[in-house]
Amino acid sequence: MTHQLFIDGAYCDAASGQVFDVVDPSNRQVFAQVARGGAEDIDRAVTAARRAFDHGPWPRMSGAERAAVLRRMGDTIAARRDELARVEVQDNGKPLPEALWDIDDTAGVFHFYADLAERLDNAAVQDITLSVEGFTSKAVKEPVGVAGAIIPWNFPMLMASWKVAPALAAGCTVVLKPSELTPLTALELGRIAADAGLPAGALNIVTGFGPEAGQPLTEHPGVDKLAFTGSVPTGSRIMATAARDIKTVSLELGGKSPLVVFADTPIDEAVEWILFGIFWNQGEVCSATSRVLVEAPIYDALLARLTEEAQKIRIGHGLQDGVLLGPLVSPSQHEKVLAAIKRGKAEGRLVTGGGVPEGLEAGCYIQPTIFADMAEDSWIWREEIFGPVVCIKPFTSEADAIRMANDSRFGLAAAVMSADLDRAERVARAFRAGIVWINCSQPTFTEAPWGGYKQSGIGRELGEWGLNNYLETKQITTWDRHRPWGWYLKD
Ligand code: TXE
Repeated sequence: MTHQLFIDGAYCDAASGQVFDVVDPSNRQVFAQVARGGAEDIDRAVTAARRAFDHGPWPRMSGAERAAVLRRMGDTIAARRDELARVEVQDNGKPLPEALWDIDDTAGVFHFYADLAERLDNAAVQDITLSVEGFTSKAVKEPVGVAGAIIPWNFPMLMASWKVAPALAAGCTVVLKPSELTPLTALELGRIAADAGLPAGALNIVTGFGPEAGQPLTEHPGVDKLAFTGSVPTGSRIMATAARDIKTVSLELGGKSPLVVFADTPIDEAVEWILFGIFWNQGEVCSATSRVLVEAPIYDALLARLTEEAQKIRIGHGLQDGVLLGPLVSPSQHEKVLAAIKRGKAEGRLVTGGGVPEGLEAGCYIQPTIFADMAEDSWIWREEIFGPVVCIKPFTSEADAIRMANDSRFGLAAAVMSADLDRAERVARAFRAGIVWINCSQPTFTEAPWGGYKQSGIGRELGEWGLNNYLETKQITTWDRHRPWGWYLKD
């Protein structure tokens, strides 16, 4: 099946007429083809988005009117959850229950931003108290303009919603560039939006590769704001390109997030959240807790139990019952993670896993993998692997745990487990990271801010922070003409 681009309210071929293959990672077989968008398609999409913003109804509608469209989009996504989740399984590899979770969250994100769009009708204007008499002033929030959104492959439809829903809620128009590895569910958003009554040009979707479609989007002078989730090198390139035109950017990049377990934590509880923190979604999660620090008295017992449970994880096709670990997203990600494991074997002790499970060689599968005894300056301890690979280390004091946790160029997420909530809170405050979990790891809520410190990014998505990404603030100040002024004209 061949899927087209979505530009100015209609599906169309790429200007070049070219397509590219979409591969099912469970068997490495091509199962769909998608239009290979390039600079010309990006230009058409940005032109449509620009026209829709400058002259179209979308930014001029009330928040309540925009909310009605967003709500209908959320309703359609919810109604099509099973079908969309199955596409996600084939495209990305993730187990069906996780794909269903993604689609439910996607619908929830559209509903949440529908509510915020409605509230914007009253919240968009804020009176300002001035210290000088004779003037009144107010701050008005307005949509930033045309937003270019570039997203990764680990949560294909959900990542689209994190950018598209708040941008549309704010009154922006959007050009979305999905990942070339998982373009299918994001492309469906075009049909869903058109059916919900979104005006033509308000959402455009151009599939294609980073250098061919992503780069022209970041360079296009018609784009006012760029929102990106992906790797640090690509984020850095996007930021440098955006600097040329002083475009606003928000970036959500990688991580090597620590999970600190104090000895007063029940071992089963810790094991449950460590497993979830690193093996959920095949470890292809920007906030995955891939570095685990365990207080020395329980280190050996915890590692033994963790190893036993990791070995029990059912690996297989995402549609099989009981599977908790599907294939990685693509042959290239599979190779990348296997290469990282090879490097890890030279730097630390491979406790379990590290290979391709027997009988599953046709797909991009990797066993749940645990490394121990690596040095603090080792590559495997410091770099993002983005696969089912966790590194574990003991610590002897709270100060030491905090020091090791923060000793990273990343600062996306961190977690702490302890029965002593005062201590947990103290450690949570000491982490240099944008997302901190206490006594759990990974649960993500549409209402709460999401984003990183340090090289993990700039800005926050989700919640009201996500909406603010797509709003400009304008000051409107009025002089009371009955008051004296006369700086130049004295009489
Ligand atoms: O990422 P890229 P890739 C990490 C993870 C993974 C590695 C590489 O470690 O192994 O990055 O993955 C588009 N201008 N993360 O290669 O390149 C690209 O088409 C504009 C962490 O998939 O960052 C895709 O749509 N756009 C991460 C998007 O950028 C460009 C999630 C992401 O691709 C571009 C994914 C360019 N020059 C990977 N080059 C997370 N933080 O969640 C590429 N793209």
